[in-house]
Amino acid sequence: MRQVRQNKIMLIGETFSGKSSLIRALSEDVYTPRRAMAVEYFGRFVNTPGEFLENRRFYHALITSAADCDTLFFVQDTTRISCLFPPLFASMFNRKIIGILSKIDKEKSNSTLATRFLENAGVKEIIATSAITGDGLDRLQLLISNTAVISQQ
Ligand SMILES: Nc1nc2c(ncn2[C@@H]2O[C@H](COP(=O)(O)OP(=O)(O)OP(=O)(O)O)[C@@H](O)[C@H]2O)c(=O)[nH]1
Ligand SMILES: [Mg+2]
Repeated sequence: MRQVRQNKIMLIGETFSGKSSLIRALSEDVYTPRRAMAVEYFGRFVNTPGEFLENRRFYHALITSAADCDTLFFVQDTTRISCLFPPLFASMFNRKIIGILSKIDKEKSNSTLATRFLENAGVKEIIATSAITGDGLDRLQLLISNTAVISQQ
């Protein structure tokens, strides 16, 4: 039997990087984020707490949660001058990874630096976004709809 299901996406990024705002901006349903120290499921999205990236003893939790996802978003806040993604972090996951530059509408946004951070983490495909102005969201929406999973059983 041929099965088509919606492509599942997991978001990873430090606290306050804009993960929940991105889910809200990409969703038709109303998403009310909670500040919980747990993985959160909303439709096709799997949101992870910032703490999971900030503390390497939670890496195993990220790897486990990624197992049933198709695509991972690495969210990097472009107003930050530091990065919590370790070098080649992307290679820990055998998944399609999309780097998300968040908050590009902000005055202090530095997309060049944030791109370098994500490239350093091993990310190849990077999209600049703003959850406020909607910049980049159409491209992102297209990219995730193009990767719908078709499995043959
Ligand atoms: N200007 C601007 N602000 C943004 C954007 N995205 C998120 N923010 C703001 O940044 C703050 C953090 O955004 P969240 O979406 O809650 O970030 P998060 O990654 O879910 O944070 P945690 O759940 O705490 O890990 C909020 O005050 C948002 O309003 C953006 O694209 N532009
Ligand atoms: Mg959140």
